Formats: sequence, structure tokens, C-alpha cells
Amino acid sequence: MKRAHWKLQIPFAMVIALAALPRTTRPAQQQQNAPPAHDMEHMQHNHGGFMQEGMHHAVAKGVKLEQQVDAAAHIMTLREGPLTLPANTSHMKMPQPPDVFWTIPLDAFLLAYTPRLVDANGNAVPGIVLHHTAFWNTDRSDFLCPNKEEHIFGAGSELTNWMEIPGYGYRVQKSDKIRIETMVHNPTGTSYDKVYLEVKIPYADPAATTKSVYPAWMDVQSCGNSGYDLKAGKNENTGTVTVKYNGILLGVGGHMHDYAKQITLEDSTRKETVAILDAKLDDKGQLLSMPVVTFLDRGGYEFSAGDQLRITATYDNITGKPLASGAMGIVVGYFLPANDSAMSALRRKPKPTTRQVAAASSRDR
Ligand SMILES: [Cu+2]
Repeated sequence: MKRAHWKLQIPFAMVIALAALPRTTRPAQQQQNAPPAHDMEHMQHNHGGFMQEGMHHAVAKGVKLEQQVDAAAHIMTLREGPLTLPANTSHMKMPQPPDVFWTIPLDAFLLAYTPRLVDANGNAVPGIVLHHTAFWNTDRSDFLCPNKEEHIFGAGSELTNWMEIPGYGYRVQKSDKIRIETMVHNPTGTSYDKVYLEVKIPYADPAATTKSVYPAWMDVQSCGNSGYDLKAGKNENTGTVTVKYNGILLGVGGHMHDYAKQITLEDSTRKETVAILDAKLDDKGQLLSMPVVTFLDRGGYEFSAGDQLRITATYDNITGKPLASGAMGIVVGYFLPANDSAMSALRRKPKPTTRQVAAASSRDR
């Protein structure tokens, strides 16, 4: 039903793949070397740390996280569930899974993420019942918002893949603890029982000649929780974050909710507009897609340490009533730091209270 997005996602992935190549070997016709289309779905419905605190849902019982590591294929597979999803249940009324924690089994670069929903028999369940899932590395701080854990992956009901960027990955250390925050709902008339969220994550060995890329979440709520209230009618909200590292932004997508109009990213230090993303809605105001903007023609958008970024989201809430926690405005991109070793300072100090972190500490020193 939302297939239309996929077309929009392809050019971004291509550009990301191209941008990952050394600049000297990047003629226009090299687009043919971009990965196949099935790798290319983009991140436009990813959520940022919206529910880190604040909402009070009933907690679903018995939800567990399992992982399988296929060392030969270099794929980790996570399964979170089971989830029981009665028909016609909003996310506020649905008992929500508690945060679950994924302990990284080995030093690696995580290369891509492919989420899907399945039932106990492995049959596909429509993605619409996934409100969002968000992955956070609790052992690291986010490079834009160090008060938050490092946000490494997110997906919404479109279940879009985060494609592999050849030559780049996200570096994890064995026993890093990834917090997984999943919210479900069921706007359909069909009840689903024993649903699992499955995420396949191809990985590379740390010795691979892979460089680190960092997801950048530039939020209209600045470094607070992403969800916010909409009043009836027009809404305009603005947030700022400061980039503390030199580097380049390869391209951006956006994440907004129903009744969205537009989200913009500006580098207010440079007094430049980085990207303008216009929401595409259906005739009821429901969000269909957000566009993607790339900076390939200039070799990436260059950020300098100290640049202040300004994010502005506009909505037109045509329902005539306020919508509590109805909105988000996030520009999501990939950041390549000029000096990757500076990013190692984002690793949080081990907390001596847990055995696992203490063990990691003695190993790392
Ligand atoms: Cu959202």
C-alpha cells in the first residue's frame, strides 16, 4: 500500500553508495555499480528517542529477545516477541513490550538492517502494526546529543531496510548493550497473535577495511524526546543541535507523522539551507512519504565542528482538535567524521555496577 516510497528511496541509496566511494573514482556513470534495488530501501520512517521517558503504556508480558549468529553468512538475526495484537487498538491502549537488550556477541561492523514482522509460523504480518522500533547503543553517547544513547537504527510501519553502504559500517564491540524500544499498535480489523519483530543484520569482521559511519538524528525537539503535541491547525516547531566534529553529511531523509507539511535543516552558522523535505500526504492528510536529499554533487555536505544546525518542522493539523504526542520531526542522515578516532570519546565509561560492563572494561584496558 505504501510501495510508492520505495521508488523515492532508491536514488538516495545510490547516492550513498556512490558517496562511499573515493571521490577520485566516482564518475557519474558509476551509478551502475550501486547495489541492487532490494538493498536500497531508505530510513525515512525511523524514529528517534521519543519514548525514552514520558509515556505510560501497559507493559506486554513474556516478550523476549533472541539472537542467532550465522558466522558463515556473517548475519545476525534478532527476534523480539511474541506480541499479541488485538484488532483496532491504538498504541496508547495496546500493552507495549518493555525495552529489551541485545548484547553484541562479537566485535564487528554492523552493515545493514532488514526488519520484518512474522507470526509464529514464519508468515509475514503487515508492517502497519509496527508503530516503531528504535535501537540505541547504551555503551555510547550520540554524537549530536551526548545526553542520549547512540541511536543506531530505527524503523516504522514501512519496515524499510537500511541498506548497506559499501565500505562503511557501524562499529560495535563485543558485549555492547543495545537497547531496543519497540511500540506496536493495530489499526487494522484483523487480530494478530504471537507476532515477532525480526531484524537481520549483516556484519563484517573488525579487520575488514570498513570505515565507520554514524547515523545522525537531527530532531526538531533538539536533544529531548522526539514526540510532541500538535495543536489544531498550523504548527511550526524549531530545534537546534550543534555538530562537534568535522565531517560530511552524505544525504538525509526525514521522519514526520500524519498532517506533516515540511521539515527543513539549516546550518545556521553558515547561514545555509542544507535540505528542505516536503511531506507527501494522501487526501486525508495521512503521511505517505518523505523525500530524500543527497549531497553527492558536492561530495557531501561539509560540517565543521561548532556548526549549529536548525531543524524546523511544520504541520497542518486538519482534525480540528489537539493531537497529544501526535508529531515528530526528525532529519535522519549518515555522518562521516573527518577523524574517526575522535568519535571513540563517545564510548561511555563502564558502569561498575553491572558484571557485564565490568567484564568488558577489564578486557578493553
Ligand atoms: Cu515517529
